[in-house]
Amino acid sequence: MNKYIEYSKEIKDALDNNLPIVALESTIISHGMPYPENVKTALECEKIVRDSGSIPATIAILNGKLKIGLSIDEIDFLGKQGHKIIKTSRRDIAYNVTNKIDSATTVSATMYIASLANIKVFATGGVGGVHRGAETTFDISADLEELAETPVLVVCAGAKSILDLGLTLEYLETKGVPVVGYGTNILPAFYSRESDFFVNFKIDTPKEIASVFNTQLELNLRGGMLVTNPISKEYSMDKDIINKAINDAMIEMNNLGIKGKETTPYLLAKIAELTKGDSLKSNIQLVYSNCKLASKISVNLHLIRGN
Ligand code: PSU
Ligand code: MN
Repeated sequence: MNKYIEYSKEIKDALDNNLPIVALESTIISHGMPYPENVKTALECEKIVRDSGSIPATIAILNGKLKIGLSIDEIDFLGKQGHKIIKTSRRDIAYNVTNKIDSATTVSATMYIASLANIKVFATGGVGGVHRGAETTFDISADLEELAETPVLVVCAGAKSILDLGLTLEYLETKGVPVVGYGTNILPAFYSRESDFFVNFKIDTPKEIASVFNTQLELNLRGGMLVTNPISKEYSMDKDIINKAINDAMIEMNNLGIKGKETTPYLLAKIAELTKGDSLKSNIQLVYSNCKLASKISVNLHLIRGN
């Protein structure tokens, strides 16, 4: 066993008994939502994963260990500390472990840590992507590179237009990452169901998604798969309202000179403020829906592979 990894008892038992597992990230807790909604959401995500047949493995770096499976107290700590916890992508992992810096893991770091434990399915809200203006800023999320390298299927609700969706899709194509739409041909836009872009493959059931991912693994194609799951109609936001909030938040961000890894957390908080909390409500619901889908995919992948 990797000396840097510490499993919770539940995850150790799940691994020993060969049960389906779904990884969950912790940046969404410390940086993606305010306290106490973040903690409530993280715990509900775990419940939804369980109710749909898999075991949830929330991942973070605590006390110099890659922790797979967190206690309620650890989730509460990450939520309460919020931005005091370092947002950690792949590049930060070794430094933070060596120096025992408690860290919230982004999609990239969580994927990598999940893969060390042979966990193949991961649910989140949104992945990072190519930011608008990346032609000059070079701000391209490490999440995309991780999807290119690491064999983990990531369920998200598409990407919000704080990113350049067209460039994000081009980047994923170059890197050989399939983008699947769950029951849709259209790339979902996070808070709303539709963007102006298409996914690569529309697949209608968790079983069929699991089957294609299994083939990808067996073909040794390297890299992950991005499964995009549109927010339910009930919780989706009006396109014009959300796009105005996103644009206003981006103007404010540029005025303040916020850059790099601070951009996504700043924009999420600002958009929630501008929409008087509506975007946060949608964000929470779309994460729940992704947890449910990921759990079903994990169950099916497990049935196909036997591990
Ligand atoms: N999108 C969201 N909520 C989030 C994130 C993205 O709607 O909390 C987080 C994820 O952890 C993702 C990270 O991996 O932001 C991407 O950050 P960056 O754009 O700096 O790579
Ligand atoms: Mn970035």
